[in-house]
Amino acid sequence: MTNTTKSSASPSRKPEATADPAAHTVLVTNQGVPIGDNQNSLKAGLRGPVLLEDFILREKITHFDHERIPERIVHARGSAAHGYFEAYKALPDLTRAAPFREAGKITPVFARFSTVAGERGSADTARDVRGFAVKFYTDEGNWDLVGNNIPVFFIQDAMKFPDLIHAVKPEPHHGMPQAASAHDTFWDFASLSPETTHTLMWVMSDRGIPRSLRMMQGFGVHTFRLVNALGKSHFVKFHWKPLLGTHALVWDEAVVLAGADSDFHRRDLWEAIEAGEFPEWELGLQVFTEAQAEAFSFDVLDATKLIPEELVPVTPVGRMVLNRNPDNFFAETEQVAFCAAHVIPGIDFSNDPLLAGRIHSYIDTQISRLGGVNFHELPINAPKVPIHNNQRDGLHRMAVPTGRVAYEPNSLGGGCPFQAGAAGFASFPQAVQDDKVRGKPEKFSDHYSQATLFWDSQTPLEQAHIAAGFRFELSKLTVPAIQERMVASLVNVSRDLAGTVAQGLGMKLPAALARALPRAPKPEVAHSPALSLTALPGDGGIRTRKVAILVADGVLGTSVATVVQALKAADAVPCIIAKRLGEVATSDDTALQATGTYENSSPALFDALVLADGETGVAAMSQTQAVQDFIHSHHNHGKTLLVLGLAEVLLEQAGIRMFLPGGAPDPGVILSAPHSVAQETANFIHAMGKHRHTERLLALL
Ligand code: HDE
Repeated sequence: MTNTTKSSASPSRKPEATADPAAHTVLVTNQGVPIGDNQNSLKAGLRGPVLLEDFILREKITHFDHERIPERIVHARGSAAHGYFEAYKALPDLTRAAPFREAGKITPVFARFSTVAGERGSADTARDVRGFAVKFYTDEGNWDLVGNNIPVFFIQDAMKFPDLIHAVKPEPHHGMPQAASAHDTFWDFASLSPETTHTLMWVMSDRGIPRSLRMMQGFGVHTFRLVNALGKSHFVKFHWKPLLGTHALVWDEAVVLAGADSDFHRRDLWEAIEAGEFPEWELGLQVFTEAQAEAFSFDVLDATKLIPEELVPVTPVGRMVLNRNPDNFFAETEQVAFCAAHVIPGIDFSNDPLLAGRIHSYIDTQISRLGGVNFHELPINAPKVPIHNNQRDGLHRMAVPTGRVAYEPNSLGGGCPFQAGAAGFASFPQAVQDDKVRGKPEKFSDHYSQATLFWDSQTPLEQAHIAAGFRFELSKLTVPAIQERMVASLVNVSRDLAGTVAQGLGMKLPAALARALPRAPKPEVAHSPALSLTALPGDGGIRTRKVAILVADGVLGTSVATVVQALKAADAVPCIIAKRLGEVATSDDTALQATGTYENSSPALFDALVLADGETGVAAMSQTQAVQDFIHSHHNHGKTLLVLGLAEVLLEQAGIRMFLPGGAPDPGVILSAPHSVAQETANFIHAMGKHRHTERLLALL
C-alpha cells in the first residue's frame, strides 16, 4: 500500500523506516488495485472522449475535490510539534493527575500554537493573541490544556464569544481586513465592552507580536481545580515559561515579515526542531485555596483577571520539550482536536462562566470541522490508553467492536466494560445552592484595576510600544466616535497612555468613560515585575538566531570565515548574503558561498548583522542600496551589528550614530579591527544574547 499511515505514538523519535521500502512503492487505488498508468485518463481512442468507466481517474479527482475540510472558526492558523512532559516530582498532596504521579514521569504531548483571527493561510506575524494548546496523552486518558500566550481573556462570559469573534473577523460585507483587529467592528465592540480593556493592553503590547512561538509564555487562563486522591481540592492557574525567554518583534518588522515570509513562525519552529534545538517550557502552578480566593480584590472566576505572581508565586512542577516535527501537517496539525472539556482524574473545572461555554464548544465544533462524532479515533486525537465503552457507529467509525453487547449493565458480556468507581473521574462535589439568574458577581465589574497594574508594570519602552499599538489600530478606524469612546476608556487605565494615543489621533483627550464599578476594591499589588517581557530574558544564548553577513566580490574572506565559525559554534545560523548566490570572489581567496541574495533575503528575517571587510568589497557594497536598507533596518530595530574593518564607512554612509544620547558607546554596534576579529566576534555574540538594545530603541523613539 502506498497510503501507509504512521503511528504518532513515540514522543521522541521519527517512526522507523519500513523494512522493505520497495514493497511500498507501487501506486495503488484506495481499494488497493495497482495503477498501471497515472498520467493518462481512459479514452475512446487517443483523440476521443474520456470514459465514465475510468474509476481510477474518478477516484483520484473525487478524493481531491474533498481534500479541504472547514478550517477552525478561530485559531485557524497554527503550527504544532510532538514532545513530552516530564514531572519534576510527585504532587500527591495536590492532585492524583497521572502526569504528576512520580518524579521523572514522562507523558507524551502534542502542542499547537496559533493566531486567533486570521484564516488558515494568513500571515504568522499578525498582531494577535497566540493559542498555546497542549494535549497530554496520559495514562488515564487525554488532558488538553488549551491556553493562550496571554493570561487573561477579552470577555467574562461565553455568551459574548460569538460577538467578540464576529467583531474581530474580516468585516462581513467586504471580507477585510485579514488577520487584523485594526478595523471598525472590532474596536466598536471593544469600546462598548470595557471588560476587554485588560486583554487589549496585553494584545497591544509586544506580547501580540512574539519573535518566535518558542519565545512566548503560555497560560491556562481560567482557574482550574487540582484534586488529590482524598478528594481534597485546591484552585490552580497553569503557566508555561519558555527557557529561551520571552522576546518580541518590533511592529514594522512584523509588517514586513508578513510579506517577506508569511510562515515566519511556522518555519522558525520547524527549523529549530529539525536542527535538534528542542524548545522547552517549564510548567508552573499558582496554587491557592478557596479562602484565599475569597479574600482577593478580584474574582478568580473572572477570566479578565490574573493573579499577580507577587500574590501567589508560580511553582515549577515539570517541563515540556518539543522534539519531533509532525510527519504530516494535515493528519496531525490540522486534524488535532483540542478540547477544554478533556480533563482527567485529578484535574477539574472551576465555575468560571467562560470556561463553561468552552466545555461545550470544542466537541461541538469538531463535529462539523472533522465531520462527525468519531474524531477521537484519528491517530493524533486517539488516547494512548485502550478505549472500552459502548458508544457505537457514527460517520467514519474506524474501531471494529466485536460481540453483541453494546450496553451497560449487561450480563451477556460478563458485565464488561465495568464502571471504574472511585478509581474513575469524579467531579469535585462543590456545593451549589442559589437562584437561577443571568448576571455577574460585583467584582467582575472592575474593568480597569488590572489594566492599570499591567501598564504600571511595563518598562518605558514597553509602554511606548503599547501606546503605539493602540495609536496604530485606532488610526485605522473610519468612525471618530469609536476612537473617542476607546480613548475615553483608556483614560481609566492611564491618563498618560490615553493622552499619547489621543495626540496621535489628533483628538483632544476626552473625559473618562463612566466606570461600571466606581469604587473598585484596592488591588493587593501596585506593581508586578513579572508582567513585563523583560522578566524572562532567557539564558543569553544565541542558539538558532539568524545572522546576515553582507558581502560582495572583493571582501576579505578570512575575517568572515572566523565570524561564521564562531557563530556556528554558538549554534547560531549565519547566512552569507551577496548580489547573487554561490561563490564569492574574496580578495584573499578564502572560499565563501553566498546562500542568500539581497533580493530573496529581507533584513527583517535576521536577528543580527555583520558587514564584511575589504577595500573592493566594501566599495561595491557602498554602491548597493540593499546594504543601506539592511543597516537601517537592523539599527532601527535595536539589533546587534558587527562591523569588520573598512565596512565602518558603510555605517557612516547610512548616517548611523555609534553613540547613545548620553555619549556612551552603543553596546550593540561593534567595530572590529582586522587583528581583533575573534575577540570582537565574542563581544558580538554576547551582545546579541540581549536580543535587542533597548537603550537604542528608546533613543530612537
Ligand atoms: Fe477557544 N475555541 N473558545 N479559547 N481556543 C477554539 O475549537 C471557544 C477561549 C483556544 O490549536 C475552537 O477546535 C469559546 C479562551 C485555543 O486547535 C472553538 C470560547 C482560550 C484554540 C473555541 C473560547 C481559548 C481554541 C475553534 C469562549 C484561552 C485552538 C476550533 C467561551 C484559555 C486550539 C476548535 C487548536 C479553539 C471556542 C475562549 C484558547 C470554536 C466558545 C479563553 C488555543 O471550539
